[in-house]
Amino acid sequence: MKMTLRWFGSKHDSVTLKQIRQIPGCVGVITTLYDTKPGEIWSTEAIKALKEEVEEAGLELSGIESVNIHDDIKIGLPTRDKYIENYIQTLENLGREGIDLVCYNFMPVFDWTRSDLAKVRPDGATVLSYDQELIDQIDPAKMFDQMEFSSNGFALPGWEPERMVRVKELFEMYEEVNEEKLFDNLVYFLKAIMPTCERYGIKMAIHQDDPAWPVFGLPRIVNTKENIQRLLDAVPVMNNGLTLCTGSLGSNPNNDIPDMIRAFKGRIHFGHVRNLIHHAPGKFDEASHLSSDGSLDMYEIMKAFYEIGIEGPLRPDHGRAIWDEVAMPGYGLYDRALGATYLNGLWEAIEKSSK
Ligand code: DNO
Repeated sequence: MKMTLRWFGSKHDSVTLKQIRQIPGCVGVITTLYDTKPGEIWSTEAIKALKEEVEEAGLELSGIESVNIHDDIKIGLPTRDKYIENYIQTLENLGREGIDLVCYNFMPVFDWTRSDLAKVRPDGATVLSYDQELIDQIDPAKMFDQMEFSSNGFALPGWEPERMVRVKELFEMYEEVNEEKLFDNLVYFLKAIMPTCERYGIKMAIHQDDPAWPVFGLPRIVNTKENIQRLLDAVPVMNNGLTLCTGSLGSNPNNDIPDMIRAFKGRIHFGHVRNLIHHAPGKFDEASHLSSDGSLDMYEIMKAFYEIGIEGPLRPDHGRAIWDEVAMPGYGLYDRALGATYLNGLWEAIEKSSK
């Protein structure tokens, strides 16, 4: 296991590489080229520059989150082959620079969704929260304004403005895409890119749907043990793997996360680890990483990761906003650093008691 932190690049992040390096046990960052759009080819020069910047700070570039997928691929339009070619070219350029982990998602239109980015908890910390009843009252076309309103002026990952001006058009484009079609389009994409991934040893790690059910009537297909297994079986090579996200899966209390981690042994290439508090079906708040602060048993989760012998990176996921830090919601330094330290502590205890 490698402890890492997500970093949004020197231009976009309030957190610096120097700060990340000072988190005990944190060896690398997970990042991306934030100024590229889905479908664009990443240049070798830009990849090299990013890698050098990270390495000069004494950290490793442990993986990319994300190389986003163009909507034409998800929808299955005739133009998808051109965008798949571009994706393959990007993978080759990454592979040649020794980058072997790519996180991505296959959620239509919206990436992760929340109804509140700064819900105040009793101790004054603020957290991201989700309430299906509130989401049902929101016009999807206004969702971007809602998210931007409370994002402290930061562009949120997956909520890039240029994408959001097309929301209405995108909804129309997805009209004919049901779950089966979306699944077929994902498998088509994976089969096309796998030879390149195998050649360069690149592990594709799909992120689960967040929350783990369809939102705004859009299909979602990566959110249960069964549908994830089906995806792994449809393209049965190691390089078709997962970013196991405990917070996304954990939004549905029926998902037994330690059981899923064990079941997907060998196919989990990256882990996002965080906790949340369930209030009712479809209603949850994010929490600090500590088991006692939320509904997930983080000890059991880390134990399962330990037992499957995970080799890739783990990262603390969304943190609370604490100690008056002004940062991108979910991605401040302080609470994620606490999270990393706590997860490292669990890991050390599990490791020592297993010998
Ligand atoms: C949210 C993140 C997601 C994730 C993508 C992966 O905080 O976990 O935006 O990066 O779904 O492609």
